[in-house]
Amino acid sequence: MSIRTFPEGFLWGAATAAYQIEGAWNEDGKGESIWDRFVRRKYNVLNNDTGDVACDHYHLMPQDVALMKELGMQTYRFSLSWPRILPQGRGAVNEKGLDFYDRLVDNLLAAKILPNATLNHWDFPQAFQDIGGWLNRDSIDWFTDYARVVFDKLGDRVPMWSTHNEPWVIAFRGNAMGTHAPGLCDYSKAYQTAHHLLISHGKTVELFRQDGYKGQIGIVLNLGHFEPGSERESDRAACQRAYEENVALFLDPLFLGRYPEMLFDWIGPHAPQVEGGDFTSINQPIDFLGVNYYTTEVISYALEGGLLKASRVPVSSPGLGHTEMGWGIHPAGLTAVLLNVKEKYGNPTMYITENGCGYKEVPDEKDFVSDWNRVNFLRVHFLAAQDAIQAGVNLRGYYVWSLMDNFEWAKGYGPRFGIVRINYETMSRTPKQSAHWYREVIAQNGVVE
Ligand code: IFM
Repeated sequence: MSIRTFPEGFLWGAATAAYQIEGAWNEDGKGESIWDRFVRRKYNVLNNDTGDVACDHYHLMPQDVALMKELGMQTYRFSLSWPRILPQGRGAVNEKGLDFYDRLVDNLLAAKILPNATLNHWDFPQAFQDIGGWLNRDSIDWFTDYARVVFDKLGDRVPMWSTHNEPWVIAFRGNAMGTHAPGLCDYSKAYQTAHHLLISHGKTVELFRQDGYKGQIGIVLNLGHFEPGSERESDRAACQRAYEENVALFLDPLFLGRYPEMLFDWIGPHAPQVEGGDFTSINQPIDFLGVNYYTTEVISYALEGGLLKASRVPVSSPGLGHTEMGWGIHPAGLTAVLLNVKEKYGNPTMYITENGCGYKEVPDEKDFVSDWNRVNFLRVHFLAAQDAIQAGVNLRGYYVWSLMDNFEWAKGYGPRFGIVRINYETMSRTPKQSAHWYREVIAQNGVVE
C-alpha cells in the first residue's frame, strides 16, 4: 500500500452554502430570497421541503466550527446570504445579519481554519427579482454595492473570496429549465443572466483591487467533462455545443475576453446583448479558479435535445456506478477537466471548490453512517486530482462537498451529501465514516492508492 502525497501547503477543507444550511429564513431582520419564494410554490421541491430551518447552522454555528476543528479542517468554504445582509438587496444594512458572518469568521480564525467566502451561492434577494433580477443590467451595480458592504466588514480577515458559485446553474437551471429559482423557462433569459453575472464578477474583482482589499479573489464554476457518443460528425458537434455552453461560455470570456463562436452561431437570437467594454470588464485577472466537479456525460445529437439538440447520459468508470443524483462516478473526468483548463487557459491557480456524492443513507442506532461508498468516491477523486498535479496542473486545495447533510435544492432533503450526518429531528451532528477517514487524509496530506 503506497501513499500518494500532495504538495506542501495543499489546503484541505469542506464546503457549504448559506441557504442549504443556515435556516433562520426570516429571523433577525433577514429579507426574502428567491429561494424562500420558490420553495413555497407547491411541487417545486421534492416533498415540498424548504430551507426554512435546514441544519439550523445560524444558531449552531459555534458548535459547527468546533466540529470542523475536531475533524482537522484547514479551510472552510461558505457563502453569505445577500438578503440576510441587505434585506431589500440594497439600502440599509441589517447589522444583525452581517454580524453573524463576522462571528463566523472570527470563530474560524480562532480555530485556525482559513475562511473562504462566496458572495453569491444562489439566494438572490427577491426584492430585486421583482424588478427583473439578473436580467436587469442594474444587477451589475447591485452586486458590486453588496460586495463592497461585505468587503468593508470582513475584508481584513477573509483571505479568499469568490464572486459567484456556478453561474451556469444560476442562469440555466433558474431561467431556461425552470427547475431552480426563479423558475423561468426561456433560453434568451438564461444567456442574458449569464452575461450579467460575468460582468458583475469582473466589476467586483476590479473594485476589490482598486479599493485595496487584501486577499485573493476568483470565481467558482461547475465544470463537467463531456465525451461524444460516437465519432459521427453530428455527435461530435453536439458534444462541442454542450461543452461550450457549460464550460467555454464562462472560461472564454473570463480568460480570453470573448464568447465561444460555434455556440453563438448555433443559439442565434438567444445570444445576450453585449455592450462595448463588457469583455474588458469580464476579462479581469483572477487569483484562482474554483472548480466544482461531479460527473462526466456522454453527449449525442438528439432532435428532442432542447436548444442545443444534445442528449446527455452520465457515464461512470467500470465498477464505480452512480450516486443517488444519477450522476456517474468518473474520476478520470476530473483529471481531464483540470488538464483542459491548464492547456487552454494558461494554467491558472485552481482549487477544487466542490466534489462529493449524495446518497440515501441509513444510520445505525447511534446515528452513525458507515459511508464506505463516499470514502471510495473521495479516494478515487483525490487520486485523479493528484494525477493532474503530476501532469503540471496548478491545483492548490480541495473542498469536499459537503461538510454536512443539507438542503439539496429541488431535491430537498432526499440525497445526503455530508461527511457529517444531520439528524433533522434533533439537529445532532454525527461525523460519518468518511469524516474520520478524511481527517487521516488531511493529517498525512496524502491518500492511500
Ligand atoms: O448542493 C450543490 C451545491 O449547492 C452546488 N454544487 C452542486 C452541489 C450538489 O448538487
